[in-house]
Amino acid sequence: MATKEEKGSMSSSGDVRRGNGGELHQIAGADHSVLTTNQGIPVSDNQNSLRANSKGPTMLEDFVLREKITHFDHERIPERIVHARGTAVHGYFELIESLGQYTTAKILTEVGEKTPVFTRFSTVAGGAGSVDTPRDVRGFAVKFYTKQGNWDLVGNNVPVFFIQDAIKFPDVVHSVKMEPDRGFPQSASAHDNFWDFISLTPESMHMVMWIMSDRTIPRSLRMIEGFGVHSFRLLNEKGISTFVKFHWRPKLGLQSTLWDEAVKIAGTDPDFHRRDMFEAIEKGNYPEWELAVQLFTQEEAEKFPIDHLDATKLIPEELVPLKVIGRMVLDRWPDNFFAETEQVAYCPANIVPGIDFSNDPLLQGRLFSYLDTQLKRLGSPNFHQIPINAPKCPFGNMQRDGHMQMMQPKGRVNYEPNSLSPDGPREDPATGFRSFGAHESGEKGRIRAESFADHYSQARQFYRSQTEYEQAHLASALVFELSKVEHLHIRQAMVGHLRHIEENLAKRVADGLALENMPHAPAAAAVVQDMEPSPALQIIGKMKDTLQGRTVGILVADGSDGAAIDKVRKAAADAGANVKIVAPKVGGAKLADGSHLKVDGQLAGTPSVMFDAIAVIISSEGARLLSGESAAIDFVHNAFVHLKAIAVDQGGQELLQKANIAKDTGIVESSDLAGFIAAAKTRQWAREASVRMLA
Ligand code: HDD
Repeated sequence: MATKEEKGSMSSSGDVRRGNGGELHQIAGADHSVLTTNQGIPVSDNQNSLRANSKGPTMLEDFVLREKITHFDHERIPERIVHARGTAVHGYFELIESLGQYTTAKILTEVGEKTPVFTRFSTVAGGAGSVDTPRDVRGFAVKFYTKQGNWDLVGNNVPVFFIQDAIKFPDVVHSVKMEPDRGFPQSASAHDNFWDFISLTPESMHMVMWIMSDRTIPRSLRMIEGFGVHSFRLLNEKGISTFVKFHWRPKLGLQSTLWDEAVKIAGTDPDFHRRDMFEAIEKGNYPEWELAVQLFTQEEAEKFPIDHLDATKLIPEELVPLKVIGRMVLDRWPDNFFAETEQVAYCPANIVPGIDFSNDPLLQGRLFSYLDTQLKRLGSPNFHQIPINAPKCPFGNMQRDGHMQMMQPKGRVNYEPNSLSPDGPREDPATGFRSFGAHESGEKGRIRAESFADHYSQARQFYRSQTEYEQAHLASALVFELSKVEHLHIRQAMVGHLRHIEENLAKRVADGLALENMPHAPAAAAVVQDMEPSPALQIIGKMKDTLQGRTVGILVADGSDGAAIDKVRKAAADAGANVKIVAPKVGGAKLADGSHLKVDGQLAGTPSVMFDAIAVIISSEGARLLSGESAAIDFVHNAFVHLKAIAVDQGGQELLQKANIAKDTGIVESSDLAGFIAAAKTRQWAREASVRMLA
């Protein structure tokens, strides 16, 4: 069995790794002084290939060239079929409260223990090179390298899913990805195929409410929740089972963009979320989440108004409160994107003793799919040996050989039981993984439980739980998406479903689509219930009044007042914001007192969508100059229509007038520092009705 030292992990310089057999492998790293081929042969010339003469053909014998080009040609592996675009960070999980009463899993019982994690956030539909801010669910996958092996909690930032049974997964994914004949749209659900499938899949309606809410256009990956979605089981020493749902709650609170903002960010900075995370980690602003659980017994579950084994349903926090048991801090950016973020292989079937699966049919299908996809993507059953996937605890068994085998086990014994290797690995009934001894009976068949039949009640509950602003965004998102659908009958079918959810929502969307008649609602398989609204389902209710983790942009120009800039900068920084100065030229600005101000960005490349609040501190001369620059007009106009706080000096005020921006709450004099900071901590929701015709 490999010890921790023997197994080892790659050093940050990436140069040496100790294999399972104890031998050393050299791994090419940048810190070798001599450039070599992969065979270790020193290279004399990396600029010119071997040629017959100065103008002659290239020689086939040039192994340096051939090896280099061949390796390059093979550098890519298949991207993930879903969740291809992702950003991952190392960190740790620390248990705060023991669940020892419910489970034997050490990670959930050893208070104060810090377990290393690798967490990958992703969009679902787009390819690996797609933008960060489409309207899409965000994946939230955590690999815990526990003392008892790897535990993967592979969740999303939405607590429910589109479908109830894994057999429909290929269809829902095919429908949302680019249409197969034309190859577009990339990373967008706003097209016929998706809404055709959805309109024929009533079980998706609850998820539709979530994906049309602002949850799917987050401001930052540091400001999203995460959900394990399914019920899992915890098993204690006596084998008694308690159901559990896992929730991640961001310390920075929830925050989303507005749709118009997300669209503009996509053009300005396709890597907006990845860069935001990178910069936060670089600055030492480590994002943190609470891990909370909902615990309930089989008997309690039987009294719920929904079936907790149905992944299109959630258990409202008001019904089963959340219990915070730990925290996750992400504090180290990977050394190498491909080696870690691309090659990490999450799998819901990676589970540790003391945790077990439930009978959720979506989860059951997932237990097969992930290992299968990893074999295709990483190309070998030995992908668990890739350092990012390898457990950090001792591990060993009699599995051998295969493509890219990196371990060199010693000795003649490769089977178990055996008498020839008494020190070799053995099963351990006392500590090994055990499944819950569930009693199963009944008739085999392709059956959907009757308790899965209610597709609209929780969709209604979600819509009714939102603030009026969020309801308007949700209705407008539906209008936007369905307006991209060419087939009228699909638009009509969707509005028909909305009638079961909330007649008023259906009316708003029908008006927004200018439908001539209100479509009929399809037959519903179960009576739609009026469930108590749950404020925990809002985003606005979960926003934090804070500038922590947010960014303030200050627009300056030649002639700006340096003292005024400093005051705003200091006030914003003191409130926890990251402050960036923007000027027409990246080389800086010449201030009124003749001094030179260094800046962080050029105006044309750093629009206000990059910021949560802005200040415009320019002299009247600067205002005159900038009023002829559309990037400056857009800077203030977009900040205004994106409901952001704006601080202005006299010149800034003049620029607002050129942009036709009237006085409004949230627009304050730059000398009113307290007023600006208070306004900057939130969005000016009341402004929205004056800038946008929402459905
Ligand atoms: Fe999945 C990737 C989350 C249902 C099959 N899934 C994947 C990732 C996340 C999720 C976060 C990316 C992991 C990473 O960062 O590498 N998936 C979910 C959630 C689901 C869900 C929360 C429902 C509750 N998935 C689901 C079903 C199936 C799959 C029902 C198939 C039956 N998912 C996959 C996959 C992927 C994947 C094809 C693609 C890449 C990978 O696994 O590693 O196997």
